[in-house]
Amino acid sequence: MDVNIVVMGTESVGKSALTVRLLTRRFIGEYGDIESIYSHSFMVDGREISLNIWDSPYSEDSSMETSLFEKKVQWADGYILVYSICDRASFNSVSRLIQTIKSTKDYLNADKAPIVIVGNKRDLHHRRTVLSEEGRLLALNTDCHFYEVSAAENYHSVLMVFHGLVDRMKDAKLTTKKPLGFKGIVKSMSAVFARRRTDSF
Ligand SMILES: Nc1nc2c(ncn2[C@@H]2O[C@H](COP(=O)(O)OP(=O)(O)OP(=O)(O)O)[C@@H](O)[C@H]2O)c(=O)[nH]1
Ligand SMILES: [Mg+2]
Repeated sequence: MDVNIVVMGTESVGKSALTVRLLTRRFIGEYGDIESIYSHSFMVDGREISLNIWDSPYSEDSSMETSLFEKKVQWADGYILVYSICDRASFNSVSRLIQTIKSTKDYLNADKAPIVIVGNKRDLHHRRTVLSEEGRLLALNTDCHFYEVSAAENYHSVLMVFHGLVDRMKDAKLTTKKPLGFKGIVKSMSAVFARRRTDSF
């Protein structure tokens, strides 16, 4: 199985730290502005899973309104949405990301959308501004998985994030909407016209 994963979230939440932790098992502290798609594989239930992981620095160019953002969303089969438990604004942006991904990808079964929410920097609990319960509740309300981790302190929990996503993707792969055939297009056009007619009354 070959899958594309994109790591998203606002500035300095630890997207690169999580990615590099998975790839090298190490935390190196500073990551700079690297934009890269990394390859990584591991075995799950005797099958090799090859991951392509797209990590990019947050910038206005990767904010939700741009075509680069749309390209990333389309490219990916699975999403790791990262916030920092010390940064409320980063947490708020995760729920907007979820809505945008779900509406862009148009999943048949949105409750199986291959999205994992990650609250990072768990080691900085003295500076926490987002409670674990808030993360858990967001995941519950949006049908995503949730993990709280520390890329700085723990390799295993980071590994669980990626494994958890791959597990979820196995289900979701079967439920992405197929492109509309001719009949489908006619059907949706008539739905649009029907709506227009009722709107005008
Ligand atoms: N204490 C602590 N610091 C972390 C953790 N993860 C990342 N950091 C630090 O947070 C800063 C930002 O980490 P990055 O991985 O570069 O964040 P990013 O999301 O890739 O940021 P951009 O690429 O600029 O969007 C760095 O100084 C990291 O050392 C963590 O789990 N705990
Ligand atoms: Mg980065």
